[in-house]
Amino acid sequence: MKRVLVLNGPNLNLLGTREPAVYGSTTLADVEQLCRGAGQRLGVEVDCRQSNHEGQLIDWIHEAGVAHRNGQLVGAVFNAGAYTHTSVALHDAIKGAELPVIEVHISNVHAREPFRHHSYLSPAAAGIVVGFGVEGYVLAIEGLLRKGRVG
Ligand code: CA2
Repeated sequence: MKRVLVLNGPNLNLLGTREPAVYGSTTLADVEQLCRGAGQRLGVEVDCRQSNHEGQLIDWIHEAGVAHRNGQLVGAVFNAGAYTHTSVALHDAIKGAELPVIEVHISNVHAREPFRHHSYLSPAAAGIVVGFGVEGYVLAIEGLLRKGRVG
């Protein structure tokens, strides 16, 4: 069975515990369950990982690039948290790995502070899902699979 990687970056382990007005009350464990459920419905295995460390995220993207080249992994759904707005290194990792990535943000970053309006990841992403709450992860998995089918 093909695999989809769901990657979450810094502070997303705090989901559901603080700032419910912005991010809702769903925990990261709930989000991962939601993603695995979507995977079951769509016929793919979903591998969920979270790290607060940029280098760890980069290593996982490189690893995912190899699995994608080998035909084992469709691609990744990636909420890079605040690294979205700072990390040239994550941009380069996605480009370098030639990995199809759907960038996800729970909140509508464009309706928030100006520093959240720019993403280093968007130019390297195959698609972007913004502002749909945690359901955005499911939309991103569906979008990734559709892109995989139609090229
Ligand atoms: O809206 C999103 O998904 C973000 O990627 C979330 C990031 C933020 O820096 C981006 O601008 C937009 C923050 C993730 C931290 O999540 C928390 C959740 C609960 C409590 C504190 C932080």
